[in-house]
Order: sequence, then structure tokens, then C-alpha cells
Amino acid sequence: MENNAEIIKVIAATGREIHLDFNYKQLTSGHINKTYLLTNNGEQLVVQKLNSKIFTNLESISQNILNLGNHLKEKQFPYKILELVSFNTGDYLYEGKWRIFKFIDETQTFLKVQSATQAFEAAKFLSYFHSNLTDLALHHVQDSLAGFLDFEMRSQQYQKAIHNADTSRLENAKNAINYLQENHNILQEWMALLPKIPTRIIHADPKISNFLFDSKDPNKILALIDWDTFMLGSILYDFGDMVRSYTNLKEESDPETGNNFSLENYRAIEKGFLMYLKNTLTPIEIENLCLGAKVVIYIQAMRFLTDYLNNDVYYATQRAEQNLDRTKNQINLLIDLQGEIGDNG
Ligand code: GN1
Ligand code: MG
Repeated sequence: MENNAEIIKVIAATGREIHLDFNYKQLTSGHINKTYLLTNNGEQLVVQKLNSKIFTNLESISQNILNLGNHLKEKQFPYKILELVSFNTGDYLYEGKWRIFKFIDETQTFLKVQSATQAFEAAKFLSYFHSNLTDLALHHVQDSLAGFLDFEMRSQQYQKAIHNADTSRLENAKNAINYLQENHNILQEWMALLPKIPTRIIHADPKISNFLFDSKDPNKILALIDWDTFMLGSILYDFGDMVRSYTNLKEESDPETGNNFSLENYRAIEKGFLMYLKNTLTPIEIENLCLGAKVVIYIQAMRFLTDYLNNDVYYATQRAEQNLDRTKNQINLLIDLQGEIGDNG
């Protein structure tokens, strides 16, 4: 938790006076940035201290948020759009790492999908969101996180982590390491597919906790948030990350096996995602939705395991072994997905 004085300084830097009702609490669902919900003078704001070691292109990220927001406003996008608050300097960043958004009121979020209907609604929303971006030229989106979609590089970082890991962590991770080795073909198939699929603007983090639902209706979405990873890449990544998040019947840190994957939710995501994109996606993209799902889960398992082997330097953890448990959770999901869908999607 940052100290009071620091947060007061950030609010003061927008020209706001601190009022009697000033208070804030930390929101903990993000793994990388620190996020606070703050009240002051009857106004609610989302204040974030960004992890500038991980997000090194913060200026580009602000620019992406502004460009996308303006584009969606021009198109009269009928949902809430993220709105940055500027500082006295006219910038959207303070001391290079603090950022403020207007709060979107009367909403709720979920860490785990509640039903196939909810999975369908989120996928349909993302489909509609994407259909509103097809006429935005690619150059309006700058690289938000270098190497994020470079899976060869992720593989190399993982090999390096294995090489440098403590013997005890290596021993604990033995089964996970073997599983990733045995399923390396998923990554190879993806690398072979990549040159055949188009580059598009993608969100790159459409997990369920990044949707704001109506506080009174768990199936009504008011906004898609977390625009930090907008980048150019394959739309199959977004499809895959939805599957990773909405078919998982366990929370992301739960390592238990048994009933990990919902085929019903998978079908709901397919249906929702194609709703507004059926005529936009190429046949090769449509044929490879399932490979997108498998590779995103595979890579996420590898990313959590890399961080575990590196002694937890990337993802925030609340307990020891959490990154290993996250890895197991992704692997259990992938095993069940492959068991139920096989190679054909
Ligand atoms: C991270 O920070 P957060 O919770 O928005 C990560 C995503 C992962 C996700 C797993 C920049 O997202 O790629 O899918 O955790 N973001 C980054 O929950 O690495
Ligand atoms: Mg994110």
C-alpha cells in the first residue's frame, strides 16, 4: 500500500482540493499494477501506480487509450469508454507512473465466470468491440509491451529460468516442466500458423475480471477495461484468452484437478465471438480458434512457471507456491480442454 501522502500528492497534481470525504481502498484483482478506488469531494476515481519496470512504454499506452477512446466515441460506441484524467501539466501520467481514470459506477466484476450465459455475453461484447475497431488503421495502436506475443522469446526465458532455478523449486515444478515438454507441439503448430494469419488490433487481456457488469445484472456488461495491452497481433490470442478465462471452472490460483473445463462455456464463447466477426475473420482464423485457445493456455502456464522458477518477480503473489499453483491450474485446464475437444475444435 502506498502512503497517504503519496496518494494525496497525486490527486493534488490534478488541481483537485482534498475534501473531508477523501478515502481510498486498494483493488486487488490485477497482478501487475497497484489500483485504488478513491473518493474525494463526492467524485470517485480509479488511481493506479503502474509497474514501470514491466510497462516501459507508458506514454504509448496512454496514447493508445486516447486514440481508441476517441475512435469509439466517434462511432458512438454504446458502452462506457475508459476516460483518463489529466494532470495540471496536461499529461496523463504523473511522475512517469501514476495514472487516474474516471470511475465507472454501479458495476461489479467477477474473478470466475458464473454461467455459460455470462461467457456468451462477454464473448459477444468482445466481438462487438472488435467489429468497431476494424476501420481503425493499425498505426493508431503503438506497441504497448515489447515481446508480449513473441512466444519464441517466452520459451527462451523459460529455458533460462529452468537453468537458473533453485533445486527445490525445480523439484516442485518437475511434473509441470514435463507436461510443457510433452506438449511442445502446441507451440510448434502455432508458430507454423502465424505467417498465415492477419495482424489486427487486439486487447490481449480479455479475462472475465476485465469486464464491468451492471451491479444489478450479472449478464449485462457496461464496459471492457484494462486497455494497457492493446497491441497488434492475432485475434486468436483474444479468443484464446477468453477460453483460458471463461471455460476455467476453478479460480486461476486453484491447483485442484477434476472438473476444470466447461465445454458448454467453450461453445458459448465460440458463438458469442463469431456474432459480429463471422464475415471479418478469414477461414484460416476460424479454423484455428481452438489452436489459439490451446496456445494461450500453454503460454500462460509457461509464464507462471517461469516466474515461479525466477522466485516470483513478475506476478504479484499473496502466498508461497502461488505461481506454481497458477501453473498447475492452467495445465489442468489444458488437459481437460484437450480431453473434451481433441484436435478438431
Ligand atoms: C496479467 O495485470 P493483469 O492482471 O491485468 C498479465 C496477463 C495475464 C494475466 C493473468 C501485462 O494481467 O498477460 O494473462 O495477468 N498482464 C501482463 O491473469 O503480463
Ligand atoms: Mg491486464
